Amino acid sequence: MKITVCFNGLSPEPWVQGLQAALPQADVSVWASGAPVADHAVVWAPPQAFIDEQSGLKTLFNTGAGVDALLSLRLPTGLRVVRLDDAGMSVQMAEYVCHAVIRHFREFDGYDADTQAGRWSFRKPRRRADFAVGVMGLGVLGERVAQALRVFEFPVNGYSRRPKQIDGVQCFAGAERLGDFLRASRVLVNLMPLTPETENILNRDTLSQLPPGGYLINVARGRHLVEEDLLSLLDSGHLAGATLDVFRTEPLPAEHAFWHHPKVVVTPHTSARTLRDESIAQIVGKIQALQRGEAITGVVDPQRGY
Ligand code: OXD
Repeated sequence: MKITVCFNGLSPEPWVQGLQAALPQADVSVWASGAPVADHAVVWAPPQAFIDEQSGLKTLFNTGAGVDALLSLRLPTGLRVVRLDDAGMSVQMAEYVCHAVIRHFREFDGYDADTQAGRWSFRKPRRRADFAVGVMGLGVLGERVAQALRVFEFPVNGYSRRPKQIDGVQCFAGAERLGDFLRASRVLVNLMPLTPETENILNRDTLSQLPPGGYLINVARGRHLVEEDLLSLLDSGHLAGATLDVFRTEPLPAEHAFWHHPKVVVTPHTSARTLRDESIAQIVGKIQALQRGEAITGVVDPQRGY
Protein backbone atom coordinates (compact mmCIF):
# COMPACT_ATOMS: atom_id res chain seq x y z
CA MET A 1 0.00 0.00 0.00
CA LYS A 2 1.32 3.45 -0.96
CA ILE A 3 0.52 6.61 0.99
CA THR A 4 1.50 10.05 -0.24
CA VAL A 5 1.59 13.23 1.86
CA CYS A 6 1.05 16.65 0.28
CA PHE A 7 0.87 19.81 2.41
CA ASN A 8 0.66 23.35 1.25
CA GLY A 9 2.87 25.44 3.49
CA LEU A 10 3.47 22.86 6.24
CA SER A 11 6.40 20.53 6.66
CA PRO A 12 5.27 17.01 5.67
CA GLU A 13 8.29 15.04 6.99
CA PRO A 14 7.07 14.50 10.59
CA TRP A 15 3.76 13.22 9.18
CA VAL A 16 5.54 10.84 6.85
CA GLN A 17 7.62 9.52 9.76
CA GLY A 18 4.58 9.15 12.03
CA LEU A 19 2.49 7.38 9.39
CA GLN A 20 5.40 5.13 8.43
CA ALA A 21 6.03 4.16 12.06
CA ALA A 22 2.36 3.27 12.57
CA LEU A 23 2.05 1.42 9.23
CA PRO A 24 5.44 -0.29 8.73
CA GLN A 25 4.18 -2.39 5.83
CA ALA A 26 3.11 0.72 3.84
CA ASP A 27 5.29 2.83 1.57
CA VAL A 28 4.80 6.42 2.83
CA SER A 29 6.44 9.37 1.07
CA VAL A 30 6.20 13.10 0.47
CA TRP A 31 4.48 13.86 -2.83
CA ALA A 32 6.54 15.31 -5.65
CA SER A 33 5.35 15.83 -9.19
CA GLY A 34 5.91 12.64 -11.20
CA ALA A 35 5.71 10.35 -8.12
CA PRO A 36 3.91 7.01 -8.62
CA VAL A 37 0.19 6.97 -7.90
CA ALA A 38 -0.64 6.14 -4.26
CA ASP A 39 -3.65 4.40 -2.69
CA HIS A 40 -4.28 6.99 0.00
CA ALA A 41 -3.21 10.60 0.40
CA VAL A 42 -2.89 12.75 3.52
CA VAL A 43 -3.25 16.38 2.49
CA TRP A 44 -3.77 20.00 3.41
CA ALA A 45 -4.80 22.35 0.58
CA PRO A 46 -2.99 20.42 -2.18
CA PRO A 47 -2.64 21.95 -5.67
CA GLN A 48 -4.88 20.82 -8.53
CA ALA A 49 -1.76 19.26 -10.13
CA PHE A 50 -1.58 16.82 -7.22
CA ILE A 51 -5.17 15.65 -7.78
CA ASP A 52 -4.67 15.42 -11.56
CA GLU A 53 -1.49 13.35 -11.24
CA GLN A 54 -2.71 11.09 -8.41
CA SER A 55 -5.65 9.91 -10.45
CA GLY A 56 -5.78 6.41 -8.90
CA LEU A 57 -6.24 7.54 -5.29
CA LYS A 58 -8.92 5.77 -3.26
CA THR A 59 -8.97 8.11 -0.26
CA LEU A 60 -7.99 11.69 0.42
CA PHE A 61 -7.54 12.34 4.14
CA ASN A 62 -7.83 16.04 4.94
CA THR A 63 -5.71 17.05 7.94
CA GLY A 64 -8.29 19.53 9.16
CA ALA A 65 -11.98 19.79 9.95
CA GLY A 66 -12.97 22.06 7.04
CA VAL A 67 -12.86 20.58 3.54
CA ASP A 68 -13.79 23.72 1.58
CA ALA A 69 -10.27 24.09 0.08
CA LEU A 70 -10.33 20.48 -1.11
CA LEU A 71 -13.83 20.66 -2.54
CA SER A 72 -12.90 23.75 -4.53
CA LEU A 73 -10.60 21.51 -6.61
CA ARG A 74 -11.74 19.34 -9.53
CA LEU A 75 -11.92 15.93 -7.85
CA PRO A 76 -12.57 12.68 -9.73
CA THR A 77 -15.99 11.21 -9.00
CA GLY A 78 -15.73 8.29 -6.61
CA LEU A 79 -12.69 9.66 -4.74
CA ARG A 80 -13.47 9.32 -1.04
CA VAL A 81 -12.72 12.54 0.88
CA VAL A 82 -12.38 12.11 4.65
CA ARG A 83 -12.06 14.90 7.20
CA LEU A 84 -10.69 14.74 10.72
CA ASP A 85 -13.72 14.28 12.90
CA ASP A 86 -12.24 15.35 16.21
CA ALA A 87 -8.62 14.36 16.77
CA GLY A 88 -8.26 16.75 19.70
CA MET A 89 -9.85 19.71 17.90
CA SER A 90 -13.23 19.86 19.59
CA VAL A 91 -11.83 20.39 23.10
CA GLN A 92 -9.63 23.22 21.77
CA MET A 93 -12.63 24.77 20.03
CA ALA A 94 -14.72 24.50 23.20
CA GLU A 95 -11.90 26.14 25.17
CA TYR A 96 -11.54 28.98 22.65
CA VAL A 97 -15.25 29.74 22.40
CA CYS A 98 -15.90 29.53 26.16
CA HIS A 99 -12.93 31.83 26.71
CA ALA A 100 -14.26 34.36 24.19
CA VAL A 101 -17.82 34.23 25.58
CA ILE A 102 -16.68 34.55 29.19
CA ARG A 103 -14.16 37.31 28.40
CA HIS A 104 -16.99 39.31 26.86
CA PHE A 105 -19.71 38.42 29.38
CA ARG A 106 -17.52 39.13 32.43
CA GLU A 107 -16.03 42.28 30.81
CA PHE A 108 -12.48 41.11 31.42
CA ASP A 109 -11.11 43.53 28.81
CA GLY A 110 -12.61 46.40 30.82
CA TYR A 111 -11.08 45.01 34.03
CA ASP A 112 -7.69 44.70 32.26
CA ALA A 113 -7.86 48.33 31.15
CA ASP A 114 -8.75 49.40 34.71
CA THR A 115 -5.97 47.42 36.37
CA GLN A 116 -3.44 48.62 33.79
CA ALA A 117 -4.43 52.14 34.84
CA GLY A 118 -4.07 51.22 38.52
CA ARG A 119 -7.85 51.45 39.11
CA TRP A 120 -9.57 49.09 41.58
CA SER A 121 -13.10 49.22 40.16
CA PHE A 122 -16.08 46.89 39.98
CA ARG A 123 -18.63 46.46 37.23
CA LYS A 124 -22.22 45.47 37.89
CA PRO A 125 -22.61 41.72 37.27
CA ARG A 126 -24.56 41.03 34.08
CA ARG A 127 -27.42 38.54 33.98
CA ARG A 128 -26.39 35.23 32.44
CA ALA A 129 -29.98 34.77 31.29
CA ASP A 130 -29.48 37.82 29.02
CA PHE A 131 -26.52 36.19 27.29
CA ALA A 132 -27.99 33.33 25.31
CA VAL A 133 -25.30 31.92 23.06
CA GLY A 134 -26.31 30.67 19.61
CA VAL A 135 -24.08 28.03 18.06
CA MET A 136 -24.52 28.01 14.31
CA GLY A 137 -23.45 24.64 12.91
CA LEU A 138 -23.92 21.55 15.08
CA GLY A 139 -21.31 19.15 13.73
CA VAL A 140 -18.72 17.48 15.95
CA LEU A 141 -17.17 20.83 16.91
CA GLY A 142 -20.44 22.74 17.28
CA GLU A 143 -22.01 20.10 19.50
CA ARG A 144 -18.96 20.03 21.79
CA VAL A 145 -18.98 23.83 22.02
CA ALA A 146 -22.70 23.88 22.87
CA GLN A 147 -22.18 21.30 25.63
CA ALA A 148 -19.21 23.19 27.06
CA LEU A 149 -21.20 26.44 27.21
CA ARG A 150 -23.95 24.65 29.13
CA VAL A 151 -21.41 23.82 31.85
CA PHE A 152 -21.22 27.58 32.53
CA GLU A 153 -25.04 27.71 32.57
CA PHE A 154 -25.43 30.05 29.59
CA PRO A 155 -28.72 29.56 27.78
CA VAL A 156 -27.59 27.84 24.56
CA ASN A 157 -29.33 27.77 21.17
CA GLY A 158 -28.19 25.64 18.26
CA TYR A 159 -28.82 26.04 14.54
CA SER A 160 -28.32 23.39 11.87
CA ARG A 161 -29.63 22.57 8.43
CA ARG A 162 -31.25 19.37 9.59
CA PRO A 163 -33.03 18.86 12.96
CA LYS A 164 -30.75 17.92 15.89
CA GLN A 165 -31.37 17.23 19.55
CA ILE A 166 -28.78 18.12 22.17
CA ASP A 167 -29.52 17.97 25.89
CA GLY A 168 -30.08 21.42 27.37
CA VAL A 169 -29.77 23.17 23.97
CA GLN A 170 -32.68 24.78 22.18
CA CYS A 171 -32.22 23.58 18.61
CA PHE A 172 -33.51 25.38 15.50
CA ALA A 173 -33.30 23.74 12.07
CA GLY A 174 -33.66 24.91 8.50
CA ALA A 175 -33.45 28.28 6.77
CA GLU A 176 -36.99 29.17 7.85
CA ARG A 177 -35.93 29.08 11.55
CA LEU A 178 -32.69 31.06 11.10
CA GLY A 179 -34.37 34.38 12.00
CA ASP A 180 -35.87 32.92 15.22
CA PHE A 181 -32.48 31.49 16.15
CA LEU A 182 -30.69 34.81 15.56
CA ARG A 183 -33.25 36.89 17.43
CA ALA A 184 -32.92 34.53 20.42
CA SER A 185 -29.08 34.66 20.55
CA ARG A 186 -27.13 37.51 22.14
CA VAL A 187 -23.81 35.90 21.22
CA LEU A 188 -23.47 34.18 17.85
CA VAL A 189 -20.80 31.52 17.35
CA ASN A 190 -20.20 30.52 13.75
CA LEU A 191 -19.13 26.91 13.24
CA MET A 192 -20.79 26.25 9.89
CA PRO A 193 -18.97 24.47 7.07
CA LEU A 194 -18.15 26.80 4.18
CA THR A 195 -20.33 25.86 1.18
CA PRO A 196 -21.88 27.93 -1.63
CA GLU A 197 -25.04 28.20 0.57
CA THR A 198 -23.20 29.45 3.66
CA GLU A 199 -20.71 31.82 2.00
CA ASN A 200 -21.48 35.40 3.19
CA ILE A 201 -24.16 34.10 5.57
CA LEU A 202 -22.95 36.53 8.26
CA ASN A 203 -24.10 39.76 6.63
CA ARG A 204 -26.02 42.92 7.45
CA ASP A 205 -29.37 41.16 7.22
CA THR A 206 -28.50 38.21 9.48
CA LEU A 207 -26.25 40.05 11.95
CA SER A 208 -28.75 42.84 12.46
CA GLN A 209 -31.27 40.22 13.65
CA LEU A 210 -29.11 39.60 16.71
CA PRO A 211 -30.49 41.59 19.65
CA PRO A 212 -28.92 45.04 20.27
CA GLY A 213 -25.61 44.47 22.04
CA GLY A 214 -25.07 41.26 20.08
CA TYR A 215 -21.62 39.74 19.81
CA LEU A 216 -20.07 37.62 17.05
CA ILE A 217 -17.49 34.85 17.39
CA ASN A 218 -16.32 33.55 14.00
CA VAL A 219 -14.23 30.39 14.22
CA ALA A 220 -15.25 28.77 10.93
CA ARG A 221 -14.14 30.53 7.74
CA GLY A 222 -13.50 34.14 6.79
CA ARG A 223 -15.70 33.82 3.72
CA HIS A 224 -18.78 33.31 5.89
CA LEU A 225 -18.56 36.95 6.93
CA VAL A 226 -19.18 40.12 4.95
CA GLU A 227 -16.53 42.13 6.78
CA GLU A 228 -17.84 45.62 5.88
CA ASP A 229 -21.30 44.66 7.20
CA LEU A 230 -19.81 43.63 10.53
CA LEU A 231 -17.77 46.84 10.74
CA SER A 232 -20.79 49.01 10.05
CA LEU A 233 -22.93 47.20 12.69
CA LEU A 234 -20.11 47.58 15.22
CA ASP A 235 -19.72 51.25 14.39
CA SER A 236 -23.46 51.92 14.52
CA GLY A 237 -23.50 50.38 18.03
CA HIS A 238 -25.92 47.57 17.16
CA LEU A 239 -23.23 44.98 17.87
CA ALA A 240 -21.09 45.18 21.00
CA GLY A 241 -18.07 43.38 19.58
CA ALA A 242 -16.57 40.41 17.82
CA THR A 243 -13.89 37.79 18.32
CA LEU A 244 -12.54 36.71 14.94
CA ASP A 245 -10.17 33.82 14.35
CA VAL A 246 -10.63 33.49 10.58
CA PHE A 247 -10.52 36.04 7.78
CA ARG A 248 -11.19 36.36 4.07
CA THR A 249 -7.45 36.94 3.60
CA GLU A 250 -5.01 35.15 5.89
CA PRO A 251 -2.68 36.31 7.29
CA LEU A 252 -4.90 39.33 7.98
CA PRO A 253 -3.35 42.21 5.96
CA ALA A 254 -1.45 44.76 8.07
CA GLU A 255 -3.74 47.62 7.02
CA HIS A 256 -7.01 45.79 7.81
CA ALA A 257 -9.47 47.69 10.03
CA PHE A 258 -9.97 44.66 12.31
CA TRP A 259 -6.44 44.85 13.74
CA HIS A 260 -6.99 48.02 15.72
CA HIS A 261 -10.78 48.16 16.01
CA PRO A 262 -11.61 48.74 19.70
CA LYS A 263 -14.51 46.24 19.58
CA VAL A 264 -12.68 43.45 17.73
CA VAL A 265 -10.44 40.74 19.14
CA VAL A 266 -8.26 39.11 16.46
CA THR A 267 -6.51 35.74 16.75
CA PRO A 268 -4.45 34.12 13.96
CA HIS A 269 -6.65 31.12 12.93
CA THR A 270 -5.64 29.22 16.01
CA SER A 271 -8.92 28.27 17.67
CA ALA A 272 -8.52 24.52 16.99
CA ARG A 273 -5.16 23.42 15.65
CA THR A 274 -4.52 20.10 13.98
CA LEU A 275 -2.68 17.92 16.50
CA ARG A 276 -0.25 15.73 14.61
CA ASP A 277 -0.10 12.63 16.81
CA GLU A 278 -3.87 12.49 17.36
CA SER A 279 -4.53 13.06 13.65
CA ILE A 280 -2.07 10.40 12.54
CA ALA A 281 -3.61 7.91 14.98
CA GLN A 282 -7.07 8.69 13.59
CA ILE A 283 -6.00 8.42 9.94
CA VAL A 284 -4.13 5.17 10.59
CA GLY A 285 -7.20 3.75 12.36
CA LYS A 286 -9.33 4.63 9.35
CA ILE A 287 -6.88 3.15 6.84
CA GLN A 288 -6.83 -0.09 8.86
CA ALA A 289 -10.64 -0.11 9.04
CA LEU A 290 -10.83 0.35 5.24
CA GLN A 291 -8.38 -2.55 4.80
CA ARG A 292 -10.72 -4.73 6.86
CA GLY A 293 -13.59 -3.60 4.66
CA GLU A 294 -15.27 -1.62 7.46
CA ALA A 295 -17.11 1.69 7.17
CA ILE A 296 -15.37 4.81 8.51
CA THR A 297 -16.65 8.09 9.88
CA GLY A 298 -15.85 11.55 8.53
CA VAL A 299 -16.56 10.74 4.89
CA VAL A 300 -17.54 13.97 3.13
CA ASP A 301 -20.64 14.22 0.97
CA PRO A 302 -19.40 16.31 -1.99
CA GLN A 303 -22.97 17.39 -2.86
CA ARG A 304 -23.58 18.75 0.65
CA GLY A 305 -20.06 20.17 0.88
CA TYR A 306 -19.15 18.76 4.32
C1 OXD B 1 -9.56 23.23 9.91
C2 OXD B 1 -8.94 24.50 10.24
O1 OXD B 1 -10.39 23.17 8.99
O2 OXD B 1 -7.94 24.50 10.98
O3 OXD B 1 -9.26 22.24 10.57
O4 OXD B 1 -9.40 25.55 9.81
